Amino acid sequence: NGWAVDGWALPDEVLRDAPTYTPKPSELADLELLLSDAYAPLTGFLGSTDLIALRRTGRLADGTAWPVPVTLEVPRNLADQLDVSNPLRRVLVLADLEGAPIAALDTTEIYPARKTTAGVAGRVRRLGDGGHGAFRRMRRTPAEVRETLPTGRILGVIADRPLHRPQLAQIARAARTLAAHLLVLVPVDSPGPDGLAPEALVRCVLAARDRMPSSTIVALPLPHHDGDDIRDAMLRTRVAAAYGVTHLLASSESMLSGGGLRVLVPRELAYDGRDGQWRSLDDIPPRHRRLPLTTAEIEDHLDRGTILPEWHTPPAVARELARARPPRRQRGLVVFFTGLSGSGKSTMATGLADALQETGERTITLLDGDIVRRHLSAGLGFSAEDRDTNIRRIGWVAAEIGRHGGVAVCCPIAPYRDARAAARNFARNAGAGFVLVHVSTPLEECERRDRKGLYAKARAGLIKGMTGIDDPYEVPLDAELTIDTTDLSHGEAVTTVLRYLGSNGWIDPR
Ligand code: PPS
Repeated sequence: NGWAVDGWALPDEVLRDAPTYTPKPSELADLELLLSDAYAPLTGFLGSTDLIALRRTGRLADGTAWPVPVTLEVPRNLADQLDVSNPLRRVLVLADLEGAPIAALDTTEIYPARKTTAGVAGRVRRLGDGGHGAFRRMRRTPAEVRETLPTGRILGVIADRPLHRPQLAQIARAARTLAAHLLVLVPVDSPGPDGLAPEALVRCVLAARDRMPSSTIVALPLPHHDGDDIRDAMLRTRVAAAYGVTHLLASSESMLSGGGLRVLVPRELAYDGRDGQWRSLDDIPPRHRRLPLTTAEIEDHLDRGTILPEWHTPPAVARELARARPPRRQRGLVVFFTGLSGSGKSTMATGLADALQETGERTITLLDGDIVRRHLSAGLGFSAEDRDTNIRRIGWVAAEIGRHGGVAVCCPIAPYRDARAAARNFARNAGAGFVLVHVSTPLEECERRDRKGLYAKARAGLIKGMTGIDDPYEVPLDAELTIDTTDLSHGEAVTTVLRYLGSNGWIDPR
């Protein structure tokens, strides 16, 4: 059969019998770029020979310059089901987060990765119709886009943040100087640096469209590879080149020219109060000069619900942004109490929930540790793994409540940092606020209270793995608020939290 030569006449039974795996989000982003040919000349996930060459020389084994390892890791036991020597048994079906098949991997190598995972390498081929999702029609392949671009120079912009007037002015200047057509690439694989959901970012960019020279706007994933910003910037340059960009407006210092493409570092612009134009900083006398708002200033406007000033942001963009990030008082919120058993977190959480219910500002859901364990986490115990699962479930549900504008009040022990960080991340990705309250009442006091008699049992060796006794509590380093209830009344403790939420704009000040 045609298998060995071009490798891609997949018999139905092979696909049916092949194991299926959903890669993690950054790998899925890599996969999409491989499938769309944005990573050309790469056609699949890299194997060990290329990875070694890449680490040593910054080039693949055949000498092609390539910035980042594009790899796929799967659980060992899954890799064990593949047989690279048998073309009919080496296919791995790759599925999206919903489990729908999107690609077939023709595995040509399995190499050791981490303790429980293996790296799998080989060509990928698209299965199905390319999937669904918001703004899918904007996810076009380089070939499709290049076909529609005019001849001549193409100015590329990677819009990982909404475009305000300073950026729009830089773009307009560069496009005019180069007499170039504009190609805007909007990364949509994960929330951008401003924490905006991908769809919200696309809406913000589209809202600026009538302020741009004639343009083509494309949505695409641009994955991050293990904190290597410089290499990621190089990869972005390559992807831009694949889409036909000849001149790329740098969005970070670390962007370098390469792959037949020039990177332009734009001049710093300021608003000239004399005539309302944006021009080079140095051409404006200081007293007429207004610098672009910083990210923190923009966030502050959004948090408070004040409209972004028109000199800085086109009203249509300001409206989209305000919709995507409503003022804190209306935004979803997760208040996450963590602390030892008996520290007072349940009491505080209940008191907080009651107080918020009374004001009727937003809908409130109390995810109390014990209640959660009866329903959402029924059947879980107190092993490290079960506690992790418990906290992730709570974090996920809380984030969904926040996504819909409600307040979730959670109060599990949540003894591990990683799980708490995951909960914070869920909330962030859902566009909700997250306030971690560490109820830091010391163990001696919790043990003295011993409402449930658990500490006594643990000391007597009747129960194992009690947090604080023979199971660790990792003290948070990122708590927004730390409260020791040893000498506080119930009312005082709740008031402390309410004051914090009020003075930070999450609820009406009190
Ligand atoms: S965790 O670690 O966040 O998943 O724990 P959580 O869901 O909050 O459950 C804590 C409550 O379970 C009771 N309990 C234990 N706690 C800690 N360690 C052990 N081994 C244990 N076994 C049972 C305990 O009553 C906790 O309730 P609170 O309200 O915190 O006192």
